[in-house]
Amino acid sequence: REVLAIDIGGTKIALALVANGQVTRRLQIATPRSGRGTDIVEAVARQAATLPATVSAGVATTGIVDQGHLTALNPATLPIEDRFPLVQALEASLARPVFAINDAQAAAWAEFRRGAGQGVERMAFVTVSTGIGAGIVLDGRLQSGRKGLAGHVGHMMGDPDGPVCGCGRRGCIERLASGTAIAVLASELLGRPVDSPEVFAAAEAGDMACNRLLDGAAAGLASVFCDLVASLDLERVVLGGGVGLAPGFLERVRRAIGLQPEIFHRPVVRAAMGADAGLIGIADLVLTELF
Ligand code: BMX
Ligand code: ZN
Repeated sequence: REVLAIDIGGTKIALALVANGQVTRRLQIATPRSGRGTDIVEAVARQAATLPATVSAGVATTGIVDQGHLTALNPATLPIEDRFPLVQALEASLARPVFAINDAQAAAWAEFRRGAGQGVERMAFVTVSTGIGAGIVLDGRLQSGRKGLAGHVGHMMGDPDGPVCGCGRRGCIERLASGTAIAVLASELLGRPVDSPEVFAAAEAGDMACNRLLDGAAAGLASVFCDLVASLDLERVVLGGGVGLAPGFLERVRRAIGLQPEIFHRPVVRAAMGADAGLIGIADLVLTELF
């Protein structure tokens, strides 16, 4: 059965037709960053109208999804009203049932069912990209939580003396190790604007400051992974996202975990589902949640 899958990120929105874990058609637009949810819904509906109709639709979105309402935990990642009624608004404009869940939770489900999370029952998928998001599967069940907050590990402690995060807490790992954070920290360090791919390139070319910065980010992330293992006794952590999969980053994280006591060590593996993990995960979830 074909599903319209929609992935709303801070910079881009992808729409796709997905059947049996395969993307058949795919469109991408820039995310309207006006702060109004209705602008996002209108942009999605315009694109959806160019695709063949499906019976149902699923949305994987950055932010907290609580009973169909979307709230940004970090408004810097996606500016939007608190508790925007995303599902209700999309059902009205797409004229079909819609199921919505957090983007990293959806991608975690795809990795668990079809990707690098296969073969274990307790795992976390962590994406390090614009922000840091995660989805947690325990005993084969995706955890979205009572209010949609489960898996928001980007807002666990990375450095108690670190900068204040968009969520209001100090020292969140998202403010230390996300692509956005790496760019901001490196720009401060170098005194000129740089993006995260430049930081990786400079580190590879031997720049000591960039190497220290990336090792600091990886060490913070390793500490969060050990916290997750300590609290949930995970069997595996799957690392994804543009920064997570950038050359050498996984190795930096593994080295940092190696410095922690062995009881907290679990395999950390590369994500296998690629950039469409959220789309594929939400399409699978729609079929079990709506039917
Ligand atoms: C933020 C938070 C999470 C999201 C994560 C990764 C917002 C808007 N988003 O921590 O819900 O899963 O970023 O998001 O508060 P991405 O946009 O980098 O994929
Ligand atoms: Zn935070």
